[in-house]
Amino acid sequence: MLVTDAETLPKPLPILIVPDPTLRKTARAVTPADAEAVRSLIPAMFSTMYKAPGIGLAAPQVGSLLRVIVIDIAPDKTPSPIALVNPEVVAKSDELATREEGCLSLPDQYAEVTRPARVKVRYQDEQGIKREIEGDGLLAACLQHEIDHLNGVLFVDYLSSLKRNMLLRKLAKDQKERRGR
Ligand code: K1U
Ligand code: ZN
Repeated sequence: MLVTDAETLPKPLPILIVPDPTLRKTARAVTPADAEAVRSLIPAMFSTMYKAPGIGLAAPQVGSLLRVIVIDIAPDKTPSPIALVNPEVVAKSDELATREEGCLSLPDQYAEVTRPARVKVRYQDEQGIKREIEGDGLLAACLQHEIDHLNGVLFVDYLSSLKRNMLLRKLAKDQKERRGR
C-alpha cells in the first residue's frame, strides 16, 4: 500500500488533546505478539497525520500505548513516510538547536524549544528489520518530539513554568470556545 495515497488510506483517527491523561502515560515496547495490531495502526497513523496535517505523530496521540511513531517532514514535496517501531535515541550532539514547535495534541499553540541539534535513532521498521536514522534540523526536532510522546513528555515541558502555563491556559480557552461554536 502507498501510505501517501489518500484513496488507499484508512479513516483518520481522532487525535487526543491535552489534558487527556493518555498523553502523559509511557507507551510500552512492541513485541512480536503486537504484529497484527501494528500492521493496522501504522496506516491509520499516516492517514491521521496527513489529514491533520502534521509532520509526525506518536501512537499515544491516537490512544494507543505502543511504541510506534510516524514521520514525514516533507509531505507536500516528495513524500518520505517513515514508520518507526520501538525507536530509541542512541546518540545526540552536544550542540543544541532552537526551533519553533507545534503539536497536534495542543492545536494552534507554538513555542521555541531547544534540543540536541543532531540525533541518531535506532528502531525497527514495519517488517521488524532493525534500522538507524540520523538527522539534524527539522528531522532531529521531529524525531525527539515524537519519541518524547512515547514517554508522556510534551514540548511544553521544556518551557519555563510561566510560558507553559500561559500556553496551556490559551489552549483551554481556545478549546472551550471551539466546543461552544
Ligand atoms: O507530534 C505532533 O504533534 C506532530 C507535530 C510534530 C512536530 C512539529 C514541529 C516540530 C517538531 C515536531 C506537528 O506536525 S505540528 C504541525 C506542523 O508542524 C506542520 C503541519 C503542516 C505542515 C508543516 C508543519
Ligand atoms: Zn506532538
